[in-house]
Amino acid sequence: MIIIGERINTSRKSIDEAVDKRDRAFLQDEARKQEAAGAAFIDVNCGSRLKSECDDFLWLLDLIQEAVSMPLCLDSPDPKVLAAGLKQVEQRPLINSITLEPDRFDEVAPILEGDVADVIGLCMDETGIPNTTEKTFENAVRLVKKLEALGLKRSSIYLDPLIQPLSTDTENGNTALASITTIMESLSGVHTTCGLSNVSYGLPERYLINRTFLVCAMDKGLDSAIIDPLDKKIMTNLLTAEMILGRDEYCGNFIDAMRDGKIAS
Ligand code: THG
Repeated sequence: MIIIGERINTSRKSIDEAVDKRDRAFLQDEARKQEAAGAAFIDVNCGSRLKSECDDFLWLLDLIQEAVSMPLCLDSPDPKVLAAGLKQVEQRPLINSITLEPDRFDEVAPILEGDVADVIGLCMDETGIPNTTEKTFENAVRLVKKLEALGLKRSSIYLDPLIQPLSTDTENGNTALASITTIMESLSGVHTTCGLSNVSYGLPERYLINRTFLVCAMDKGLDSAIIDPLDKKIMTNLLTAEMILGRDEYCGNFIDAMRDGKIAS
């Protein structure tokens, strides 16, 4: 699994406070811990800081790059922030995100020219987030066509099916799982990724629901996820599912994790 570490997000109180206080040591430690826990990318999101987002974002990118030597996932609703971030990163980043909404696509597209970054495509258009697998897949196909036309390889594209809460429609889990199945079967070479917190919105025991959904999605071919790699329980489910699904040669990762005390039984 390609783990995108989600902890550096100012929607989390501790991160927002650390950014306020300009607490470099705390934030660098957050980056180092996620690297050590196996993240492939570190997501950086300070979209909640409406007035200072761009300054805070660039400040964060610098201090994180000083702490770790791994690529970053530039996560902002603002294409200008994504463009400024891309100029500042030392390694090829993952741009989070582009959509089929005409304004957003056209503003983010120039940033991607020349195969300079990987990108997360949210499977939504100007009519919003789809509530059927058919519409999600139609959006996925359109996104891949348009991104390939910009010169991106399939392996640079991460499609996010945008899971909706089970509390508003109990079919939302099946819909997202079927979207992942269809995308991974029909658009060979692309990745799928997903944030997990939406699935459990409005329900008790959210973390249990999130990590169980993750296992279901991995069975359908999900090969990346935006998660907290320091959450021992979700990492346990992830490593165990990878082994069961034949994605852990000689069960080596599972056994190593067990030895390192990373498995919560
Ligand atoms: N898809 C894509 N990008 C995304 C998301 C997605 N980026 C943002 C988000 N969703 C994923 N990132 C986070 C980061 C932190 C938390 C959840 C998602 C988080 N949430 C706690 C909660 O909801 O209870 C807050 C607890 C706290 O304050 O610490 O930690 O779906 N492409």
